[in-house]
Amino acid sequence: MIPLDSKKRVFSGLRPTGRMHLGNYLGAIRNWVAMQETRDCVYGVVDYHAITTPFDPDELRTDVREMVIDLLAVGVDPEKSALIIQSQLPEHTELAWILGAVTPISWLERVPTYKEKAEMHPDYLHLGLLSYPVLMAADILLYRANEVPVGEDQLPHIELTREIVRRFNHMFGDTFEEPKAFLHRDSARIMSLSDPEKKMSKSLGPDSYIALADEPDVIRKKIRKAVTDIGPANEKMSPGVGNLFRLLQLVGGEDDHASLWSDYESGSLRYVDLKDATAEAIIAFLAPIRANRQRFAADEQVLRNAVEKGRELAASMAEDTMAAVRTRLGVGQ
Ligand code: AQP
Repeated sequence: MIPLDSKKRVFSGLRPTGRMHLGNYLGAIRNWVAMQETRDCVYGVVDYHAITTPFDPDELRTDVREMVIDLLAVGVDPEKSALIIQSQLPEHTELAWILGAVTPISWLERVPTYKEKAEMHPDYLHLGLLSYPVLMAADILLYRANEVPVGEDQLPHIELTREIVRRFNHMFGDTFEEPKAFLHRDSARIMSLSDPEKKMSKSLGPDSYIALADEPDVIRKKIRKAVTDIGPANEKMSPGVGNLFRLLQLVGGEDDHASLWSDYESGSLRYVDLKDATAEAIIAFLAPIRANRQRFAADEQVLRNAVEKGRELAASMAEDTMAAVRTRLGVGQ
């Protein structure tokens, strides 16, 4: 194994494909913030992942910057963690190429997100979309991370990373440890507001999500428009109503949650009341983050320093790993 110090290592990444939304935050990013107190963490704005689905270069540039602002605003602290932009560290793609040479294509074809994205963008099928999980494995293994805080939609990718590790170690000798996914105790999948059968997602468009950057009026409008019932009424709570209840609880509206839930049980719930309570609870929850965003957005130097510091720290870890991997493979000597 590549030797490690005693502290646990953490890596996780976020695709700059739009603004960070409540699903990202409640599903994964709040864990990023908590974990930096006790672990060595590397957190990445993974821009090479963003080019696997249709994108516009100018928008990508803006999205990378906005993601850095979002991450700083929610509390990722460059003094505690390495905050990186993936494309600034070429070792990510170097290791991905190597891991690609040990990963059977059949493993990649069964990954659920490949099938979903392929359905969503049938004219944009390419090798990068198929091998996306290999790049994700490289992101994690480059920093020898033991723990990966992700939302539960990402579990198949972590399982694949573990399979890749086993195969690599079998072929070239013990090199990597198998990382584990780290899930928040209530990291339920947050569903889309406009299509509650699907997860809240940047690529479903802004009406599907609440961005951390959304203004209060925008939040009120989006929640008012959220789909509640689909199809004929039946006994079971609809996914849209369940999603609003979950959001209300997760953003600190427990009291409203309890009284609206009892309305639901007695059959007297008015969806408009549930929506109004949820919107106001989200607005209050996001207020400090919005204030932080404004502060960071106005300070270019702070943004630059944060990612430069992260790049320097991550580069030395990445170079150690690559030196060991190249030796194992007999290349780059
Ligand atoms: N709806 C969600 N509920 C809970 N967790 C979620 N995550 C994403 N959506 C939800 C978690 O957020 C982290 C960062 O995700 P990402 O942006 O890298 O990619 P993603 O999972 O593909 O998120 P999106 O919004 O759906 O992006 P696009 O539209 O670009 O594909 C991950 O840990 C994820 O689990």
